[in-house]
Formats: sequence, structure tokens, C-alpha cells
Amino acid sequence: MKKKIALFLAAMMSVCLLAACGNTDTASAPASSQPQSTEEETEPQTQEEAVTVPADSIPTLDEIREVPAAYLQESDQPGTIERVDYQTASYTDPDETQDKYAYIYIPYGYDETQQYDVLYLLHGGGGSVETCFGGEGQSSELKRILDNLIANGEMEPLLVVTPTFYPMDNTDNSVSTAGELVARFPDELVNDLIPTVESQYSTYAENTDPQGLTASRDHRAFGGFSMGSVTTWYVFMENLDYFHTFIPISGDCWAITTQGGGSRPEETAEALEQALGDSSYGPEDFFIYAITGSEDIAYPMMSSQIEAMQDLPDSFHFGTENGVENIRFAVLDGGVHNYNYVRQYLYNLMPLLWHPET
Ligand code: FER
Repeated sequence: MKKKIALFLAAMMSVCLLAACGNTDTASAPASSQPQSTEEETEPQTQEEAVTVPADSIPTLDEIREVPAAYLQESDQPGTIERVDYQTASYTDPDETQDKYAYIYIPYGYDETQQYDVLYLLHGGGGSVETCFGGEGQSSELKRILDNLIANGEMEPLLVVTPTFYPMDNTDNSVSTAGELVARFPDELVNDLIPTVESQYSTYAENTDPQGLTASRDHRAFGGFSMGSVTTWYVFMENLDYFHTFIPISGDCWAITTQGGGSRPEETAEALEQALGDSSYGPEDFFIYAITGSEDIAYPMMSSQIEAMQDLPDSFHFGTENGVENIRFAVLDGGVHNYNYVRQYLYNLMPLLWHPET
């Protein structure tokens, strides 16, 4: 199995090299309009020629393509960013509620008589609700990529909710604090955020009771970068009843210990398997798109964890050998730990999300 993943990674990297998706040449991208997180590295992102993808083709992530320059331009069918306010039980005192908000991407032409898939997308350490989309009325690069993917028919219009695991007035960017907050975030997510969002916007949830949210799980995804990826693994373990699809980007599972995917990969993988076993779902009921870069600081931890997951083929199907595929791990040659790469990964991943058969 380990040999197999090594071969897969080698193949993936050579595909990337052949497709020149490393970052070595050509002009740099327009400066990001997004606030920079403390974990952001200042590496210029480069762009290749625009790639034309036929509207009816669903890519497979065999190759991680550059974001076409045209997709960073304003679309003539722009979505909007709105703010959703909600209350959550205090971080320190369970009797106290705290006012929080998230931003939400509303696709162009949003029609409340239709139903929309929802992606909950979380920033990394040092980030905030503004990391992905800026604020209301703003147009970040990620927003323009979503606008263009939808306008070009590469994915269905959807809602994207970007909360924070920090208190709104956060000043503590330490990894240990973030580690504690992300471990607790799933409760806030399912008890406070999701019911608020999905009672205000039209999703597949007929109602926001646990039963309505469970019935619509196939139309809900959770993803995040770095500490947001650490959160994604917690959400997999605790909230399979509300989510079908998971997108951990450059971060391992810390359920056993901090950076446990790297230091204790077998136990971490077993904890993930155990969580699946304890749920009422099986290997055919979820899909994990895990992605990172070969030079990313989280790559060693994430790849060790994924290798250990490959040794649990009853639960994690890397391919169709043991039944329906339910996990894919992609590595971009040369990719480092910053949001330029997150945008590139999401550009490639978003069109796949509600097509797990591809
Ligand atoms: C890791 C998982 C997450 C890691 C770093 C992070 C370096 C996130 C750090 C941050 O968001 O500040 O394994 O290894």
C-alpha cells in the first residue's frame, strides 16, 4: 500500500511537471485583495495561459491546473457577499452566549425557490471571517474564481459560508489556542451556525432540525486550510450525519495529539476509522478530497496520515478496488503553505464536489 501511494504521488508530480503547473515562470498574479494571514508566505503566484474546459466535462484532479488568468477577472455574472449573524455559547462560560457572524457567498441569480448546495469553508491560523471573501460588497480572488466557474457552467451555483473558529475580537494567534478552538468548533457549527444559515437561505434542508439537516447531508461539504483542515478532520469524526464531502487542505488530523497525523499516524487513522464505525454511515457515504503541496509545511504530517489511512482499506477506499472510491489525496509539486495555493486547489476541486462518481 505504501508503495502504491508513493507511486501515485510520483505519477501526480510528473503529470504536474509535464503540465508545467509548478511555479517557475511567467508573470505574477494581480495582488490579492484579501487580508493576509500570519501564516501566509510571500511567494508570487504565476499564471499559465487560460485553460479551456468544456462545460460538460468534470475534471478528475489527475492534474492540478493553474487558475486561468481570466478567472481572476470580474465576471459579468458576479455573486455577492452577505453577512450572517448568529449567537453561540460562550467559549469560556457555557451560560453566556456570544454574538458572531460569518460571511456567505450568494451566487449570481440566487433564487429562493431553488435549492443550493452549501460549502462551509474555514480559514487557517491567524485568519478571520474576512480571509476568504473580504467583507460585504467586496470581490476577492476566491469570489471571482467561484463567479467564473459558475458562469462558465463548470459547477452549479452554490452557497459558500466562511465562519471563524476564533472569537470575533481574537488577538491570540497561538497554535495552542487555535488547537483548542478548532476541536470545539464542530459544536458551534452544527448547533448555531448551520441552523442559522440554512433557515435564512435556500438549501436542500427542508428544515433545520437534526432530521432535516441529516436528510440533506449529500448537499453539504466542509473544507478548510491549515487549522481549518485540522477542523475538517474533526468535523468528519463528529458530524458525518450533516456532511457528505470533506476538503482538508494542508493540515492533518489532531484528534490524538497536535500534529498527530505526523507523529502518530496509525493511531490517527484508526481514530478516523473508529469514528466512521461509530457513526451510522459506511464507506459509501462520504468523500474526502485531501490536497496539499509537496513543499507545504503540513505535507509531512498530512502524507504520513494518508499513508496510514491507506492501510485501513475496509474504511478508506483510494480507488475502486474495495468498492466505491471515497478518498483522493492530491499533491501539487512545489506547492507551499499559503492562500494562493488554496485558491488554486479550490479552483480544481470545486467542480468535483457534487460529482463523487467521477
Ligand atoms: C500541521 C497542521 C496545521 C501544521 C500546521 C498547521 C506545521 C496549521 C498551522 C496554522 O494554521 O498556523 O500539521 O504543521
